[in-house]
Amino acid sequence: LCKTGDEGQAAKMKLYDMKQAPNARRVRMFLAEKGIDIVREEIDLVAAANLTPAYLAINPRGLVPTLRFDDGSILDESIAICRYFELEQPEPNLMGRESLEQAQIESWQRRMEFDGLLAIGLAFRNSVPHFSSRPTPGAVPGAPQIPDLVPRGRVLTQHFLNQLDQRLKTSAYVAGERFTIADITAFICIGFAKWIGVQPEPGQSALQRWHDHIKQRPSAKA
Ligand SMILES: N[C@@H](CCC(=O)N[C@@H](CS)C(=O)NCC(=O)O)C(=O)O
Repeated sequence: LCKTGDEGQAAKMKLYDMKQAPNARRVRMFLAEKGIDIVREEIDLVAAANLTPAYLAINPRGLVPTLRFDDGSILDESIAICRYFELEQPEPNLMGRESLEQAQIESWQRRMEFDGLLAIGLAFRNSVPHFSSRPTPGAVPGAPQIPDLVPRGRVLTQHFLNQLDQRLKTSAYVAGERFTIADITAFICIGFAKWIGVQPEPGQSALQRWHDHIKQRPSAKA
C-alpha cells in the first residue's frame, strides 16, 4: 500500500531493491521517514540477479534501486526516486522548502555521496574477491579490480569521516538544524564503511553523538 494519498499508486509502481545495498537502503530509509510503503522485489546482487536478461529488460544499467512504473518507464537513480516521492508527498519535508534551503541540502547530500559513498564503494568493490570480475556496479564492460584503489578509498573515507565530525561539531544535523536526506546518505555511508573496516573513531565525538541519535529513528531499520 502506498500512503501518498493516491490510492491507485501502489499498483502502478514497483521498487527493485536489495536489503544490504547502500543505495537501495537510503531509498528505503527515505520512504520509511515519509511513511510510504510500496511493492518491492528483492534482487540478489551477490548472485548477479541484476545481470540476468530478465532484469536488464527492466533496467539496462543493471542497478538497484530502480522504481518501475506500470508503463515500463523507470527511475534508476536513488536521489531521483527520492525527489519523485518528495514532490508526491511533501511532508515530512526531507529535501528543503525555499530555494536556498533546497540548494544547501542538495549540496550536503552530494558531498555525502561523492566524498563518502563513492570513496567507500571504491575500496569495497576493488577488495572483495567475489567481485573480482565486477569491480564496477551494474552492467558495464568487464574491467579488472585495481588493488591500489583499496588503500586510496580507505584514506578518502577516513578523511570524509573527519570532515563530517568537524561539521557536526557546529551543526545538529548534516545540512543544518533538522533531519534531511543528507543525514540519510551520511548514515548509510557509516554502515557501508564497516564493510571496508573503517568506522568513526572514539575521538570523533560529534560524529558518534549524531550517529547514535540517527540510529534511534525507526527508519534506520528500514
Ligand atoms: N548512482 C546510483 C548508484 C546505484 C548503485 O550503484 N547501486 C548498486 C547497489 S548499492 C548496484 O546496483 N550494484 C549492482 C552490482 O553490484 O552489480 C544511485 O544512486 O542509485
